[in-house]
Amino acid sequence: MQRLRTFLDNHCKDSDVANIIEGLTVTCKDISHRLHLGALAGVLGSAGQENVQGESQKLLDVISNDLIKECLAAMPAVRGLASEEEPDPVACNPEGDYLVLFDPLDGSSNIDVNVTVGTIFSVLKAAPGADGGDEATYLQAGNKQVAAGYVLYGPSTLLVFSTGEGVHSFTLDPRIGEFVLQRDNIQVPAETQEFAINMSNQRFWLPQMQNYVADLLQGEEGPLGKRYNMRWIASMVAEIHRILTRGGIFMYPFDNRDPSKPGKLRLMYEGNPMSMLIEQAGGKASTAFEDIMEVAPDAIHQRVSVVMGSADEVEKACSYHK
Ligand code: P6P
Repeated sequence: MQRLRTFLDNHCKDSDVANIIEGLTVTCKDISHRLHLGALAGVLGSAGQENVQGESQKLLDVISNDLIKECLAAMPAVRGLASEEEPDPVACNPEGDYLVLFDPLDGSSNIDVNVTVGTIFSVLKAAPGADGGDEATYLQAGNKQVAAGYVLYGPSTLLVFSTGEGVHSFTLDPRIGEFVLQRDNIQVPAETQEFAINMSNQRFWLPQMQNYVADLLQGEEGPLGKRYNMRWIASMVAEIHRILTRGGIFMYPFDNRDPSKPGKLRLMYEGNPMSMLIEQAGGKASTAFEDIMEVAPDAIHQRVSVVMGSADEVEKACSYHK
């Protein structure tokens, strides 16, 4: 069993990036422990406040965010951090070379019903002299990420990450308290018969997306010529892990309810890190009109339309939007 540190020493050229990933996992072990205690630890339920997104915060959203902030602020390599739960970026160490962006607990609306959630992270290089507390420092396209990953708090606690040379997964072994290598160089099957979308938003989608999903639902008799199955966990990190494991297509598309928001998911700490993982594993990640990692960000909490997963199926979905 190859432990995480051994793998990082052998595969991650930059020791600062390796230390950031390993440091994050120490905190995520703590979050995993608190999640798995659940009500016994008195950490379920609402925090009684909203985040910058206007979403009601769960107690564990706040606890996880504070734990990760504390962990990153103590790392000499971290110039600054940005979180879904923080209105503005937080400057850390002026001598640090890296920026870490994260969603501390993606899918947290599922916590109270005991469904899988996860921590998502993205690592960018800080420009020389750039202020770790200045939003502009973080506004880099997803193709500039030097690392991305997530920790999945499910029946097992898993770490999945990429530093640009493939995607690798590790399982937390509670007997030794270490993440051990499960799979390296994960590949997403190019074809799939499984799609994930929140069908209740169908009336708000663009006609192109309505047409594609209607064809999926026609199965063998329809133009796509095969039967599709649907999944929706309402936890992006769990959906993407399923897709990395067995293929599929995940969509949270443009929604006309609020034209200022091209989708529900956030570009910088959901769309971009998951796109890096999917594309490093041979899949595709698009807004339906352009590669997600080509999008030039203009705000740290901006949203993005997401169509990602098995390359052939994503190509098909995008072909409806030509
Ligand atoms: P809906 C979780 O809140 C999240 O940001 C993603 O993890 C998930 O895919 C999506 O929102 C679920 O959205 O509309 O099903 O509540």
